[in-house]
Amino acid sequence: MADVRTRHLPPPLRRALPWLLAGLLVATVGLPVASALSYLPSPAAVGYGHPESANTSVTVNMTDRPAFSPRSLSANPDSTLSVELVNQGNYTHTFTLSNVSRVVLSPSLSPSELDSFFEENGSLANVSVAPGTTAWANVSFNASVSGDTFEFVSVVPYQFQAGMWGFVNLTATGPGVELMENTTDSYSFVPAVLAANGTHYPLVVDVLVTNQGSLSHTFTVSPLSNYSLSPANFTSTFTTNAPLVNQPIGSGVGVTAWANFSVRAPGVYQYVCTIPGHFANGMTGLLYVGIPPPPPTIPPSTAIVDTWVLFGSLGLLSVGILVAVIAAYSGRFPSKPGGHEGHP
Ligand SMILES: [Cu+2]
Repeated sequence: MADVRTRHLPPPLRRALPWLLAGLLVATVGLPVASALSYLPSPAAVGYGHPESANTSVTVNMTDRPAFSPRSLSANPDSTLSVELVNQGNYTHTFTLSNVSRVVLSPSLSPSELDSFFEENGSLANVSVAPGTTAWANVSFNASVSGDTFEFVSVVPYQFQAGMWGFVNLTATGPGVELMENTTDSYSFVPAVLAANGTHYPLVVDVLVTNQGSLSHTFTVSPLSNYSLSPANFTSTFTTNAPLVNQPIGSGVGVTAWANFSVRAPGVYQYVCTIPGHFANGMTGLLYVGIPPPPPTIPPSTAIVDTWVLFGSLGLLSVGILVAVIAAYSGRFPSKPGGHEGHP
């Protein structure tokens, strides 16, 4: 019998068996966890994405949706922001930049209440652009606005209320949230859940996106909170509701780009890659702003090493069970009353 043989093991080895067993069981649990952890993106250096004190020039399209596109602008303190305003629509639009930092204008303001706000607080720019024409808004910021965020709207009645708003963020040392994201050739964002905690809105979010593969992608964040995009509807949704940010990610391993944007209110904001076919293949994620995300799950992987880890774990588990049986019969654990052969 096997138990007789085991009982002949030297006592030190017999005493070691439960410990060996415990070690093996820990290994079976620990190996897959350690393996999964190795798939988490390694932290990249942050903080080098914000150029200092350089003048900025950007083109903003005005449409009859009505919308600004893009709606997140970055500028540097102690510099001039030049905005080329292109009215692509058949209605007049204005680019009216609030003079009050870090204040979100409520969409429930009536047109006359919005006018009153600007009469009381002034504006950094107020440019009216006729249909089909182009105009410039040049705004000089001094050094003291570092980290500030100013909202711009169209004050033509009901255009702001219908979604015609955006933000200028003075980047250098903003009170924002810095996050890291990766794109892969298997059409995924890693991680696919981002969390930005903020207590004050607009919340400035700067995402450093690193390409882990050779395909080009975009990091495009929906302006609609708690709204599910689908591969079939996202293009039309973004036409009507300009994304918070639509940042191209160049091709090539290690290529990085910053996606800098401002969020008006807490919520869950979906982000996708807009390259045709990528979202349909699963390239999407969720940004939780001011709301705790669900508990993290270990990212699934199709890498070949997972198979080895699986079979290795099964093997170790088998050994562990075998050792447990041997340990039980060896007398290390309480033995069944009676039924034992070999006792005198
Ligand atoms: Cu993509």
